[in-house]
Amino acid sequence: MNKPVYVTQPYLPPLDEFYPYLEKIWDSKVLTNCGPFHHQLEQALCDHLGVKHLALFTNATIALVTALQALRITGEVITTPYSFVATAHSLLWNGIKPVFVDVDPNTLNLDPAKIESAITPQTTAIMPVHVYGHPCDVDAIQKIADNYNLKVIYDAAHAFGVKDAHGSVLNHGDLSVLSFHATKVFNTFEGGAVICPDEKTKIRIDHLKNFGHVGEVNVVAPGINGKMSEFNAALGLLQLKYIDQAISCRKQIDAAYRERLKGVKGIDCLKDAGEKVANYSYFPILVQADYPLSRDDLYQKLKDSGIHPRRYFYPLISDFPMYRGLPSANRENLPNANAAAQKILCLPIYPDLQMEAVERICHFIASQ
Ligand code: T4K
Repeated sequence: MNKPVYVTQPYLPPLDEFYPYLEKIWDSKVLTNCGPFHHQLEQALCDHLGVKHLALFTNATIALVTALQALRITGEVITTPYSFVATAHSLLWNGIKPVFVDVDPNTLNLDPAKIESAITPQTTAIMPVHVYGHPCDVDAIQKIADNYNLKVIYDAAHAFGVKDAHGSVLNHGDLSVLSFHATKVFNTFEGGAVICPDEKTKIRIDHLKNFGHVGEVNVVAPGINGKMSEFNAALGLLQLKYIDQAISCRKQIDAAYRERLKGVKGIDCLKDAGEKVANYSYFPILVQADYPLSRDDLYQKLKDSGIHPRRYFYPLISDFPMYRGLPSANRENLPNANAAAQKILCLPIYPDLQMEAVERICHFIASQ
């Protein structure tokens, strides 16, 4: 009996390499509140990612909520229904109305051609997602934002280390938010970060993630507790040593899937968006009408055989009860997102996934 194969498994460095970090924490008794490992990881990530300023967070959801507050976003924000629910939840937590716009059928990212018609006098920002780590059409989005004086906050939860022709994809827009959740390419168990272009914004974000405190007796804003602990920051520093190796394993798995699924009728691998440096964070396939099984039947049969793919992102955010009453959530407004949500299946991909398992999955899919 084979062990279950999950859609992802966190990459964990050798345990004995973590003890020296723990000893330092035990010796200093500094557990949190932006201690030495927190500062070291912020600097190490700036260097690794090629970004100027980065504020660590306890998770990406709180980071998104705080990013919106830092830019004082209100009113309506244009976003995608094709994402993890945290994207839109971060808007609701700020009392902002999400306005859903359809995705491009090829990239499954927000379609810039559909943004303009959704802008109203209440629109203050655009919140696109680099879905599966594939960069959005950042130039087209920025052009619209500049024309209408809108802010752009990228949900870059999937985009650790991704580079396009301009360098790090995280440098686009006003702010970008990364997730370091256990299921992500780079993890700190739980964690996240806001990438900011200037020091002033970074300082404001640092205040907001620490209750709005500035010094011992001053509170300048109704901030939240979004700080990353020393334990998580230490994990991040250790993970960073292995990140290139981990991404290179993912790359091999991605290539093996593409090669083995190439001729399978009714299975389309999502094209990579032509980025210069990808992170292979997910392996999405589209199960088309001419495949012998429906997407859900394939999903179930794989599960029954011990392989656990996921339907990221089905259902669409716009179909959840707290969103479906919005005019923009109407399915007729979102045909490409709806079509993708019905066909999508993310296959297992993670550094420790054995090639034998990839072959087994591909054989299973090809032999239905
Ligand atoms: N924006 C976007 C676009 C996102 O995708 C996400 C999160 C966010 C924002 C918010 O980021 P955070 O606030 O989480 O930092 C998972 C993750 O919980 C979530 O972080 C992620 N996106 C989302 C796409 O996937 P689930 O509910 O599918 O995870 P779960 O627990 O079912 O895990 C999937 C598989 O991973 C399991 O079957 C086994 C494996 N696994 C999972 C965990 C947690 C492990 O092997 N070890 C583990 O510790 O949401």
